[in-house]
Amino acid sequence: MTVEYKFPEGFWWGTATSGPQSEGAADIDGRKMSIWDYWYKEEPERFFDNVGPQDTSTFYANYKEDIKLLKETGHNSFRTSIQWSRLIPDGVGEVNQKAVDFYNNVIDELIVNDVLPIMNLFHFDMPMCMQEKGGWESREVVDAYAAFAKKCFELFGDRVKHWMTFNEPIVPVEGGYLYNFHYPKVKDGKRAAQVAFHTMLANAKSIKEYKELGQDGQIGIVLNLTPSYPRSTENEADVKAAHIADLFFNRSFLDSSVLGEVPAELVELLKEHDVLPVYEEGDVELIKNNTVQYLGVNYYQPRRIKQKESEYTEDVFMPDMFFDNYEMPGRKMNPYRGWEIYEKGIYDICTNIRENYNNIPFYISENGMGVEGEEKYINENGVVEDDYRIEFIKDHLRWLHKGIEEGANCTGYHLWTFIDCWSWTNAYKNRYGLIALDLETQKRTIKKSGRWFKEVADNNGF
Ligand code: BGP
Repeated sequence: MTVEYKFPEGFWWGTATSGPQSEGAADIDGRKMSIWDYWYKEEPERFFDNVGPQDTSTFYANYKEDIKLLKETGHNSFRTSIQWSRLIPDGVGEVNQKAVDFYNNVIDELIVNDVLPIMNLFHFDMPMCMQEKGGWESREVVDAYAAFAKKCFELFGDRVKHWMTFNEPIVPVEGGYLYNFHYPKVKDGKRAAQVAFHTMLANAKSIKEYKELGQDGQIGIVLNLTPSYPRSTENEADVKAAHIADLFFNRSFLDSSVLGEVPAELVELLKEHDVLPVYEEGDVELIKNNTVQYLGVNYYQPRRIKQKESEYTEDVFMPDMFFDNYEMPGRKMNPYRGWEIYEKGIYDICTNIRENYNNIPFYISENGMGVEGEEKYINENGVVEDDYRIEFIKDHLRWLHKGIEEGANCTGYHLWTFIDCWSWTNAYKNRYGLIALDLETQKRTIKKSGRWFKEVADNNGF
């Protein structure tokens, strides 16, 4: 392979997954229910093909073999998450030794194979017993999370040097408290603001715990950034609407976790509409003093915005009071997921972080393409020929490379995902992996993109 796009030395090549989406074994060895297990029990029809989270991809049983496949597909780094509901099944108190053994084994096996472990502490998976206490609306849960985080640092921090407090913290706010795609399916802007604020607090508290332990690693957060583009840059109302969408969906967590404060404009806006979250003395200071040391950036799609043109019919506060989504004519779509593909977005993120967030080190912690019906691309040797995925990755890497050349402090690229995994309500509808999973037999087969990815990693570019 001739290398036209060379990446910085030591660049992380790898993939991301999460505990609940890959481990399976949901109800054995002491694990208790998360909101996903509970919701599936209540409403299985909300999940594609009625497939629930109980047996997801069997990494719990197969981790050793799977980690060999990480090597075969060129990984030098890998992110997964520790399930709170596995490690501390009652949310607080007793630690489940079987879970400790499992995560120890996974971490050790990664290290033996020269794959850097990046461990995340929360990937949408609120333990059900904690949800019953109010989930992120409750301060008791914030403290329980901080204690869980501390326990993880104590148990695994001798070997894990890269931690993430949360994956995409805005998503449970959107899904669970605004738009009905996560449990508890509430639609209430005020409660959503409280949930967001408490998540910021939980992030800061766990960072504080980490710093107090004095371990020699780094702690960060994974944010899904969706650059907001106005329909027209010449129309002031469009520009303003896109700015407000950016405040809600990007800057809420980006500013609070990197700069230590929620944008004043956002606070004003919430105040004006009487939906400011309840906070206590010391909270603002705590967030100010416990910012992240690095960032994971998940990038899938941009957000296109126009001024509010449709009538606002909700009887509660919603961000959508201030803007409408805009379907740009001619946009490139991933039809299976319904997300726009806009490669340059990744470069715009590089520029934004460089110019407005002190050029904090970050890596692309997720990017990827979910495709339905990949069986139709299987060749005579049983391999999925996913050239579209290779093109998708290349197109994004070119823009990322340009961002790095211009000074962005980007340290790696992780694809979503390693082995095809279960997705929240979409179950196994769309496949994202470098490795195909046969749901019947659980057989893993490296796709064409997996072989290609190894070459890219070996050459540190393409
Ligand atoms: C991100 C999540 C992942 C993963 C991915 C793909 O938002 O962090 O957990 O699921 O998106 O999206 P989906 O599974 O909804 O297709």
